[in-house]
Amino acid sequence: MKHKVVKKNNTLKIIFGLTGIALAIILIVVLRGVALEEQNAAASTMLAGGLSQGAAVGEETIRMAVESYQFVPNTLIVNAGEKVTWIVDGTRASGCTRYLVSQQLGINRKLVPGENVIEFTAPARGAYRFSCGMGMVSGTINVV
Ligand SMILES: [Cu+2]
Repeated sequence: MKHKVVKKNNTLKIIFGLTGIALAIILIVVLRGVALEEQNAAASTMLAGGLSQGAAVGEETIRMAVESYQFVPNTLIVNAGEKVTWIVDGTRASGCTRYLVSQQLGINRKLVPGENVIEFTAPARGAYRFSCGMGMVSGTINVV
């Protein structure tokens, strides 16, 4: 009888011991996962800051083309306060789409065939409209 009890206690000790080791391993795996996610998040943040585009932090380049009476894309996104280089392909512009106007952004440009480089500083958050010379064809720059 006494011998059996001792044996049972040993079995319990082994079970608890194994459970403890398993929990420790799970804890280590979870903590390492969290650390890796934090590293990835930090790396992503750096890339989002414009380093992936080869531009300095605080600067960004957006591109758009004028295609048969529409802007492609006609919605662009920039970050508030950043220096924006807006490259517009005016090759297929015709009629009033040869003019790109945004009163809100202080832009009024006659487009030439090829690349037109328009620079401005993104203002406060909001939606800023731009259009052709007559206002029929339009698009939006969303400042976030
Ligand atoms: Cu127009």
